Amino acid sequence: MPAPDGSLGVAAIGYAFMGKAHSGAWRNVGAYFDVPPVHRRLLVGRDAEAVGRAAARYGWDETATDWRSVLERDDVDIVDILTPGHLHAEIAIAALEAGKHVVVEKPLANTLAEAEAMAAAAAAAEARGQHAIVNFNYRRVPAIALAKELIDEGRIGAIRHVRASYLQDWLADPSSPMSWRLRKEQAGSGALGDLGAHIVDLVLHLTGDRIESLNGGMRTFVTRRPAGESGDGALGGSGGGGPLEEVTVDDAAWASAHLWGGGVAQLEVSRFAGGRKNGLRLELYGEHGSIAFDLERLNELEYFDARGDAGRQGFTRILVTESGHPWVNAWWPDGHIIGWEHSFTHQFAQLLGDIRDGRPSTPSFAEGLAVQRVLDAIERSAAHDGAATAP
Ligand code: SOE
Repeated sequence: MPAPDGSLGVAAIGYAFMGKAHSGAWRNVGAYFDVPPVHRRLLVGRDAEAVGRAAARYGWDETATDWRSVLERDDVDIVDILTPGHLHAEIAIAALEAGKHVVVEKPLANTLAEAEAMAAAAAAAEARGQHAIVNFNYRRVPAIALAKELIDEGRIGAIRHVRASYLQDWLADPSSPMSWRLRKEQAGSGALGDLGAHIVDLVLHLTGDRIESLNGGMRTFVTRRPAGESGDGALGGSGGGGPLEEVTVDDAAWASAHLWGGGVAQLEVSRFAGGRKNGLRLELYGEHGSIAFDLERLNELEYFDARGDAGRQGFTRILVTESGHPWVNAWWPDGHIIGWEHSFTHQFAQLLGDIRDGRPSTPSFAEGLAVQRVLDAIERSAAHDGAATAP
């Protein structure tokens, strides 16, 4: 339970790449946002030495090697789950049942059945006043939040086309080593769950619509890779050197979808898109205008007003760094840009404010489940491959 001063204790389970990102956000959120203070109580990982090093570096009070120990601690209010997906459901449900607020990294779970169980546990916990969110952090990029405001204000009208892609290239080298991200039993899926979860969430969130049906596909380009995990915080690398191991997830996935509101969406994700390091792009075309976003230029939003004077129209590049823009006034004076890691801080600021004020939190587990249903549909569609041949 929160201390008399309203401060909250956090335990994070997982300390690698996402542990680093979340640690920074938990550290900064109270310094930049007007939210209850946060104590970084415990960092949890199975390797005592490695988790000890991470805790010292990122500023956590203590460490533990068994996640169950955090459930008994009265000074832990929020459990932040950063493990590979196969552990999400077990830990999240146990933490909710122990009365904790829960943050879980995306995708919500590895399977639809796990996601359904988690959403049910979250609904019961929310009725008891707890909060549970899935960290679709890109909703908290100011430019994306501004896109949502413009769409909700009707600036682009009914949406006809959505194009969403998330392209990376860290697996393009066939000698790049195996990792948990390439094992279905740990990760659930490959680019589909890791990257597709983000863009599916953004399409549902921005349009406020749902997907009625889709045709999807998945492809694994390199089916065996050398053993030898990449280092802390790294994704790919080259020359794993060890014996070859089977890759059991997709390297790329895609779908063409019909939205209930009448629009259509194209979705594409890949870890083989040479030169695209973290290329999440969104384009939304509506009856009155269009919006475009590129994560590699995340302080900018492009907006086209189709109702402007003919001959004077064109995409306007909005630099989303003014104090009136979402979350921006907490940081720097107008025009001073922010980065990828700020989206995590914004998400936690949102959550802490919700806990203090008793407001429901988003992205909820129910929203995570909606994303999982789409990922599951893409997998099912890919498995029965309804493609027509083009001889
Ligand atoms: C790796 O593909 C990854 O770190 C994802 O797991 C994150 O969710 C994304 O934000 C950046 O890329």
